[in-house]
Amino acid sequence: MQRKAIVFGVTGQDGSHLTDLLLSKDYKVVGVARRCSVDTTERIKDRMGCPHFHLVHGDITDVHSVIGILKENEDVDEVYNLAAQSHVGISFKQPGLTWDITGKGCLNILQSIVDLGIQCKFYQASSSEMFGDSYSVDEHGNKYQDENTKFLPQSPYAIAKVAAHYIVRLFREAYGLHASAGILFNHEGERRGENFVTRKITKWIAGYQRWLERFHTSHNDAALAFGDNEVYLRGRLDNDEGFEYPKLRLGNLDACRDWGYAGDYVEAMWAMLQQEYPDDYVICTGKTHSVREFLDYAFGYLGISDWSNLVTIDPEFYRPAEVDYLCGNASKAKNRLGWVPKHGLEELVQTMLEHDLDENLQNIP
Ligand code: NAP
Ligand code: G4F
Repeated sequence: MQRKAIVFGVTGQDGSHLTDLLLSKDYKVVGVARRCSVDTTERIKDRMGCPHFHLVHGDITDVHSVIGILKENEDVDEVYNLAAQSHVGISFKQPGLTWDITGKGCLNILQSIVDLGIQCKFYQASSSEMFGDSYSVDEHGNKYQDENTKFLPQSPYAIAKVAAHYIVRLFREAYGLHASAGILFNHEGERRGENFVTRKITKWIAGYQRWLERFHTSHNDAALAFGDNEVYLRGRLDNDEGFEYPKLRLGNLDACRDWGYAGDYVEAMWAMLQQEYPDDYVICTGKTHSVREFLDYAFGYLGISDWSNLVTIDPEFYRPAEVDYLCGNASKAKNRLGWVPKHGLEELVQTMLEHDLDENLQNIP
């Protein structure tokens, strides 16, 4: 019989990849999107006409809305909660909203499932941000995080995720719910939101390359000059339009992240719900790199080895508290789910850059 899944957060990066995966496995997918004054379905536009995909409006901060969706779909087999205010920096500016969506939203879904007596499996999108400043150390002195590492959250976002994580654990134990949490480390790709650091970098590089091509020049051309905030072509007047390109403005370049490819990570979400028993799993690549190293890879792809005159540090992008080092150990997922990541960082950077360069070409008027 055809299985049915509800995906909260369907318009996001992971929601769109998960929808692709579930449809490829012949599921019926009910995607939940909140009402917005502009169209937010760009990432799922190719799925909109699909007979097995049904988009409904809903908001996880509104328990009535959640109950309505669940009641309409009482025969649901799997519920995935990917909905969140997912930007760590923004959570410092909007902590209350972040709590309501990222923390309490999870409770709204779980309590509704229990109250309605729905027999389904549940997935919660937990995060490596929950570890914050905490890590374990292996026998060689290497720092890592796994399912046994304690949580020391460093942002309103991470605190909301820890609360949701413990709600999942409680509902599993108290009500016998098949509720699992994937503690996912950073995962990126061509559908990543444009204000996360990886995509911000690849989008900027694609724009810069397009700007160079427009003036038939290259990065090493002597005609280029570098101001504090912009790159410009020598010999042009200040008010000449288009002869300046704003530099890439970033915050902390020393933070280390374990970056994987989003398409690989949604396979782990699905695998967790195919297990006989619910559990928590760390999902990651096991390799960590600094933002600085990501810049090396990304600019290196275009043959630019020294990017120092293209990037400017802007305190605006520093956070009141930072997570300095994330490097996961996904042994449990490998052993129990048979899950391993298929893409490394170099491949990830290439995929993102190729996509963004191509998109820029297509947008030439
Ligand atoms: P994302 O692109 O920011 O997507 C978040 C989704 O949540 C969007 O569809 C958004 O809708 C929706 N949403 C926000 N508030 C909502 C509300 N009140 N009611 C219903 N839907 C709401 O995030 P992502 O990268 O796909 O991540 C998916 C989940 O995994 C999130 O929970 C995130 O916190 C978590 N996570 C992500 C990573 C990562 O590296 N990507 C790592 C660990 C955990 P709009 O389109 O309308 O904004
Ligand atoms: O790309 P980021 O914003 O991702 P962050 O904070 O690690 O959070 C992402 O991964 C989490 C999993 O660990 C998810 F739970 C969360 O939802 C989200 O998907 O920032 C990465 C690093 C940070 O240390 C940040 O301070 O990059 C640093 N950074 C430096 N300049 C910047 C910038 N981050 C952003 N967004 N923008 C900058 O200009």
